[in-house]
Amino acid sequence: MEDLAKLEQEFQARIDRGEIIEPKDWMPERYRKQLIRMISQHAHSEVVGMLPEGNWISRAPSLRRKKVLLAKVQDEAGHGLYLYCAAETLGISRDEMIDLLHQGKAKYSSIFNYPSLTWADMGTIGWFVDGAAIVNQTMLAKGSYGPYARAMIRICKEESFHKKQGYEIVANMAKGTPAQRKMVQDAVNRWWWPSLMMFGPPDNNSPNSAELLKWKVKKNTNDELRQRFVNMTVKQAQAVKLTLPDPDLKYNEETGNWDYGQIDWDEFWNVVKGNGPMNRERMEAHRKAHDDGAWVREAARAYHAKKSGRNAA
Ligand code: FAQ
Repeated sequence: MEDLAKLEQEFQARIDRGEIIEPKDWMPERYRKQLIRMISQHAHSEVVGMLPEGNWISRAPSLRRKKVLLAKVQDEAGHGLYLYCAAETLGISRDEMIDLLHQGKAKYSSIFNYPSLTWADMGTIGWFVDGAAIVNQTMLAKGSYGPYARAMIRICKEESFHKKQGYEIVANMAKGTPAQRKMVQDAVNRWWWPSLMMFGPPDNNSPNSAELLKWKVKKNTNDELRQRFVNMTVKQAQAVKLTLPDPDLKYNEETGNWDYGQIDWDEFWNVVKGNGPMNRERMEAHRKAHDDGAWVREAARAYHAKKSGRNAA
């Protein structure tokens, strides 16, 4: 027992000195569990996050837009892969993580449970959702667990291209015909509040934050990052003359922040619990893709077994 307390103390001292923890280093069981929870949730989000945009690949308005969207959606698959690999360094397999998702025991981001109704949603998702992801992930790139932090560096570079392609769509539509302007304003109105919810519950109701901050997995709180996102996005909306759907949005001279209105946390928890507009459909699509891919996994396993048998012989 004393040994454990000593190990924990040394671990915390390493964290406090800003050292990076690597897979074979000693770590508290709770640190390992928290990271598996968070990284696997992040990986599932990247993969489920392909669905709202994948929906529009066949309906992109030009070949250029189709190529860009295709590349973006493929990038999200890649992010999922890096993140599953990062989580595997903590002693869990990808199969187990996917089982936990299918059993409803692992989560994925609430944002992907909303429908993508028009082409303007492709612009708005890039602008808001990837924009929010960048704010969150540039912080995570400085986190204490090496494999996760390193994965974040490449992911952030790609997300920044994603955000730019989204903002470009939005900016073009915003200076387009009245119908295009109306369409993009409608998308902004629908995605704004769910994007603020992506940062997680408020600090006074965030059970994991204290531990994650102590271990420098997270370096900022949910509310701090949400505020950073609001401050950044207000100016971008003004630049393309779109309005954000919040009558309480107001610049606060004292704090230098944009104060915003009340977030509907009942809606957030309802979506997190599986009752959002698209939860069922997203999980069905994920299960079907997983089942349809069973033969690939079997073939890969058979190939691996045959190859390792040959090497052993
Ligand atoms: N959705 O105690 P906290 C992307 C859960 S990637 C669903 O505050 P924590 C790229 C939380 O898990 C987007 N559940 O939790 C892309 C916990 O439940 P649990 C994903 C949520 O960990 C763009 C409970 O509520 N990014 O978008 C959400 O300290 C376009 C209490 O919460 C990441 O996953 C939510 N929004 O802070 C892809 C980043 N928020 O697990 C495709 C990594 C909270 O105890 C297209 N994760 N919950 O049962 C994080 O930074 C953190 O985990 C937070 C939550 C900030 C999400």
